[in-house]
Amino acid sequence: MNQHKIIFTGPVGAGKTTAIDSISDIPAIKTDADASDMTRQRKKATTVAMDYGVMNLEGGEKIHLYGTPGQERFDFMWDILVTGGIGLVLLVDNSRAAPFKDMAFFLESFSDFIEKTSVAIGVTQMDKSQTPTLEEYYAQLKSFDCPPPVFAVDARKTQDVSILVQSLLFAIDPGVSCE
Ligand SMILES: Nc1nc2c(ncn2[C@@H]2O[C@H](COP(=O)(O)OP(=O)(O)OP(=O)(O)O)[C@@H](O)[C@H]2O)c(=O)[nH]1
Ligand SMILES: [Mg+2]
Repeated sequence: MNQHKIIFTGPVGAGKTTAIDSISDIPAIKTDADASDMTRQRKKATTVAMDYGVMNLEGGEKIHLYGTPGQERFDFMWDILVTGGIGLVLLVDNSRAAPFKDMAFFLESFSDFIEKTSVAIGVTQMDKSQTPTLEEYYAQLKSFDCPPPVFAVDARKTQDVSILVQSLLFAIDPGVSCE
């Protein structure tokens, strides 16, 4: 099979929609709506259903990219979106109040899926907030049998997001080649 699906998740404003936009080879499909609540203080629009994009790999393989809403009130979409997926990209916003708590919450919420597949973690907004450091993230994750890869990622930068996705694909199947 040369069609695969990966899912981007993480808290509001971590950059899921932006990341999919950055690496998709087609114009990304978004379901952003005006943020009417607390989210509005951070940004104007928030995902209410999903994001969708596609990455074309060498040899005709396609990676379908699905982004979840970050807001917990749309968490009914999370299970729907992971169905059939081969791995998870978790974006954590380093400028939020408690990034480790955010990370733990999403790792727990998606634990069934992660157990069956793989996860790679991208820490965004490190230009805005330099702490916690990547070393502190590694320390948080060392209880994992096989700790997930963690990278500093600016979701606006294609190369950053692409490296993160490649690390996920490599964790899933060292034989998968990327562009
Ligand atoms: N300064 C800075 N801005 C970033 C970085 N990564 C992403 N952004 C910005 O942060 C914002 C992220 O917004 P979205 O992509 O809508 O976030 P989201 O995760 O889809 O949020 P929800 O859909 O509300 O859950 C955008 O304005 C991005 O341009 C980063 O590393 N540094
Ligand atoms: Mg979004």
